[in-house]
Amino acid sequence: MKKLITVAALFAGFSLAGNAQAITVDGTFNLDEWDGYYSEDDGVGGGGYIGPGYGGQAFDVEYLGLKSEGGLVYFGLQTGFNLKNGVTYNGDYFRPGDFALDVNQDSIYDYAIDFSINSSNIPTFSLYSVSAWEDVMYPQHGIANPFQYSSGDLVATFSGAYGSGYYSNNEDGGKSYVLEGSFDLGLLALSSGGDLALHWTMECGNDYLRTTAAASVPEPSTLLLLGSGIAGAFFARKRLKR
Ligand SMILES: [Ca+2]
Ligand SMILES: [Ca+2]
Ligand SMILES: [Ca+2]
Repeated sequence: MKKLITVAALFAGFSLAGNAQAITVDGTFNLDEWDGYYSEDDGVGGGGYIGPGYGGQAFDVEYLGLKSEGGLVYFGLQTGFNLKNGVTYNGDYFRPGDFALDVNQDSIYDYAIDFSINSSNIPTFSLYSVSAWEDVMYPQHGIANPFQYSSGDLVATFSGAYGSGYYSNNEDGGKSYVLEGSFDLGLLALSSGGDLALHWTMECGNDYLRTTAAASVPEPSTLLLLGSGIAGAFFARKRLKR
């Protein structure tokens, strides 16, 4: 029992010294959990301008998060765009786009995360290695490219969390939709390590976000430190017994 308490105390100390808050894949984009790991473009301007296009809250891309930790990649999105059903505007129907991921800093997105959300509000994500992308509908919104993958190979499928509602972090009010997910960093062919970049937009490209994060594989020095800490706890227990 004594040993259990010692090791638990050691781990508690470790998490305090490390990163502040863990990301919970729960369909809520909490700004504290994503602190330091998201881009923000929340807010609707005059005439519904969201840049580069118009459409107001229904097209506002608010927060995009990306974090690599403990051998996992976490991603999250909050937007006014209806991620489950798409959006019909002036008789035209627009679909949500895929997440686009660049893993080798060459400004070419290498992976797509496609998704669908079922009637029980469970999203299924499909990670593709991409050979070609499709642009957004309006050429004048080309800065928001790409929209979705057009050809590629399936790498993995996994589930995550979806949420919708009226969130306090939405600067201009209105309804927002959230997707969160995580997958194994090892699924990505990290040819040169370093930064990952994530991008998201919808079919028209009226608003978009991009964010970057360092790819973090657990370092040998951290494991060594953890190992010696446990050894230290063991020896401390031995001394107590004597
Ligand atoms: Ca969350
Ligand atoms: Ca907003
Ligand atoms: Ca690339």
